[in-house]
Amino acid sequence: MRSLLRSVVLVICLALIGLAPVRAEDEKIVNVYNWTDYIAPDTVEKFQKETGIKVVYDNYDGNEMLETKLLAGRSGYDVVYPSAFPFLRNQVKAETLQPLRRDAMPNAAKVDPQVLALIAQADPGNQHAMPYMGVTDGIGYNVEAIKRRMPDAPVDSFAMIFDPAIVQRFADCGVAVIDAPTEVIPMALAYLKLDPHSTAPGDLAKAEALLKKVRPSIRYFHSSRYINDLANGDICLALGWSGDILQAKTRGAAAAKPVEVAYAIPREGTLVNFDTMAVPKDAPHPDNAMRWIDFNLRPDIAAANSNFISYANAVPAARPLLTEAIAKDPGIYPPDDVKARLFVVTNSDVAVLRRQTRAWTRILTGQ
Ligand code: N2P
Repeated sequence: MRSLLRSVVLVICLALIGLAPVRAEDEKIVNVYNWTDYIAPDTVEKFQKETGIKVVYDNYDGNEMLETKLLAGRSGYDVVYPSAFPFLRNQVKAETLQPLRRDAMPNAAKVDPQVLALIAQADPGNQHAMPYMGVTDGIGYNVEAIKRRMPDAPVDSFAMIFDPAIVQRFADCGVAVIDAPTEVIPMALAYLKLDPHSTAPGDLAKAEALLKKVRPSIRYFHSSRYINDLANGDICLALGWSGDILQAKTRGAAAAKPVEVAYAIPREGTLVNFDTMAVPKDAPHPDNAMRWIDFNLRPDIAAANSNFISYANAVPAARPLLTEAIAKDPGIYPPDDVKARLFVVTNSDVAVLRRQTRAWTRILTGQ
């Protein structure tokens, strides 16, 4: 009888232990919120196998979406990927991110100091973010469809998108533009030979007028659909992100009916940005977040990611591990003369950004 009682008590105790709530920070989980099409397909699995930490992975395709969640708080995410300019800078100012613990991140020492110096303009002292991938904005096009409509098309110029008489020639085969006002507006300014950093309302009005002129030739504004659409031949021209267009090139070449897609960095010079990895202030599993970031900075993982997504990582020791096609692609690692024409938009004045967003809504809705 006594031993029966003891067993019953034991069973109850075990059940209670099982029911005891696990503290969030002890859970073997990391909630990752990253851009669409922005990681090698086996990175999550490799991390889970090595660490025993389960990755809950979620996607977005615009900084604005991430920003809204961070400002609201309690997003539940442990790792997020804001672009350095202007979003990381504004998140650091708004104090939505927590300092990274360098002792938990041995691979941080392997990050390119030049990239760190650039990002420090957004995050002084590199306290809150590590660089993930470098991005240029440029022209993606279906080689054959463009040639057929305009044999001498200036494929490496912003004129493809911003000259109403030119873009109109491709309206029938489909033109897409990323839904990213903080990037497209500075590019329109650059095309108009105005300062892409300009905060003058008069300059913004000129960019808005230009975008409204080309608007009728643009089939849609969206920041991830264009990869498959370019690869399938459903659109023939896009203003988009380097690696996304190069992924379209890879997918197009592998299609049953191959489609030749190419990427050009505009000769006028274009926007360059760095997407970063950061941890929200209220992340439920900050230790696991630091491990995830460190893992993605490890040269073999950074190389595997770049090899798949066609973006340039910031880890020099990953360079020898890149496939030759990626390492030698001038769209991913531009030569110095092209690099000299790239610009970072460092303006992050909230009032200016708000004016841009309003102009963008008017452009998209055609008002
Ligand atoms: C990934 C797009 C990332 C580049 N699809 C824009 N930040």
